[in-house]
Amino acid sequence: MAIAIALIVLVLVTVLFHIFSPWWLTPIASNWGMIDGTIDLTVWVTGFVFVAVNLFLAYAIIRYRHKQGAKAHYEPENKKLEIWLTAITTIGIMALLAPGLFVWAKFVAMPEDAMEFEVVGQQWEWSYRFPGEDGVFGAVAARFYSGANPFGLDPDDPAGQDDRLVASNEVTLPVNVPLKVLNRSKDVLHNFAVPQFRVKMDMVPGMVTSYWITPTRTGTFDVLCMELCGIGHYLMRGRVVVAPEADFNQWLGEQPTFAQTQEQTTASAAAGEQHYVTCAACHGAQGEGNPQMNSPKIAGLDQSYIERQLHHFRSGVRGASPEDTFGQQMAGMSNVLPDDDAIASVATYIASLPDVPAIAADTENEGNISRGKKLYQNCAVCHGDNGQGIWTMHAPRLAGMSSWYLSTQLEHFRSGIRGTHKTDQYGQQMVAMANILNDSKAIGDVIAYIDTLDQGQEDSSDTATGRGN
Ligand code: HEC
Ligand code: HEC
Ligand SMILES: [Cu+2]
Repeated sequence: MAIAIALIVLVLVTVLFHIFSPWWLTPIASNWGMIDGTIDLTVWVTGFVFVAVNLFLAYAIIRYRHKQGAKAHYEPENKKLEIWLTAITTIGIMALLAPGLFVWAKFVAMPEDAMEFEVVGQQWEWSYRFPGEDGVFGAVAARFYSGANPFGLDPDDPAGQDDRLVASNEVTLPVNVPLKVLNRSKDVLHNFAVPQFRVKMDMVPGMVTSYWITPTRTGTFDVLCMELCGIGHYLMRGRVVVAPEADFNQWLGEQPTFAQTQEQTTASAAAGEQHYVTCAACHGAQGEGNPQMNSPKIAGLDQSYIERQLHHFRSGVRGASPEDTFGQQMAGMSNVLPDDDAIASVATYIASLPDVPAIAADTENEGNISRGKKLYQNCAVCHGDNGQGIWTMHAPRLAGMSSWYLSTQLEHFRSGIRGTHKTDQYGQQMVAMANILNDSKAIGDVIAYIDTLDQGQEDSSDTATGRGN
């Protein structure tokens, strides 16, 4: 009897929860209302079966409960009942599956006039490509990937020269224009999904998957990765801005073409050496760093990392927090570099400096190396097993760098002094990672382990092609 009552309560609570649930589908923003239709249908069919089966069970328990002297009637076969049950189940399953097939057929049948755009997934960021004036995408291949060519476009393919490249997690799309979405992954399975669009498809390395969609309402929507893709999966976020077509066209015109991204700058190490004179006062003549000036070793860093930090210091993405005394100093100094060329030049020069050992601070680090080693396993995915840095992850070298400085940076990431600016995509990843180190002892331990890493390893294949951004 108790079980029968529990079943009835279960059915009641479930139905009430469904009706009064605060969690509903986000308001739709695409043409795929049909997907909501199939979801509704699934809820109705499975919901009906759930209620019917559980109530029948409760009824049977009550109606046929044990009575003194009553003997159960044994009836192992009942053809008529079996035919009925099989027929009803078949109809139920068909009702569940068949509409999905119709929707799927529409979903992969591209309209003639659809505008193409490509989503590129990699651990753990998104980027986007549009075919440019000629409407044709240039060829891509894994062998062309490099920091300077992150989309892997074939430099000799004329169709690719005018492709518009969006090296950012945020993309703008036109409202009420059918779009053919081409999905590409550089490493593992990912899945580009905007909940309001209702549709998604896996991105599979080595192939291009596609579907189409018409955004039906303007606004800014979150992009999520819906395929578990490693330690940073939950950080793989982006934004889609759906805008009127004119705004979209203007935005697209501002994105660089592949040819523009490949233009040689006038940046040179020789010009950088001139600029570096100012920097040497704090970072040392060889970029070896100076703990007295709180200035870290910068020799041995990847050029693209140096460039990004200098841009960030100059634009207030890094070093703007009032609590970031040292960052503020550096932000002030970054202004001596007049333009992008100067930044590129000084970064080229610093990257060309010999890898002198960092100047150690007076304070001893007494961290627990073996605990640090365990903690570092999380870091190795991005910073490399030997702390050599991995350019595709945009994660800088840690081994052989100023450990007193690295330790402050971890504190800063953890307290949000660094890496919380909304455009600081990579800093944000590091904020999440620094929170793994949830006591200040943990920071000491992981730094103690990093101190033991072999600095001679930085030329491993991961960094050899090295110019990430
Ligand atoms: C007044 C001293 C001072 C001068 C001059 C200076 N810096 Fe810095 N720099 C710092 C300090 C302090 C930091 C560390 C900031 C922090 O703790 O967040 C820093 C950090 C950096 C970083 C970040 C390193 C990393 O691992 O993220 C780079 C790159 C850098 N400086 C380059 C330069 C360049 C290039 C110049 C010359 C244009 C320069 N600095 C001049 C004090 C200085
Ligand atoms: C998801 C990839 C990822 C993981 C995992 C990760 N990092 Fe980072 N880390 C980065 C990136 C990217 C940056 C550069 C941020 C920027 O551009 O400002 C960075 C920067 C840093 C810096 C600052 C270096 C400098 O020169 O200023 C330190 C220190 C650091 N990481 C330590 C760690 C430690 C310790 C762990 C493990 C607990 C870890 N990271 C895990 C991606 C990662
Ligand atoms: Cu992913």
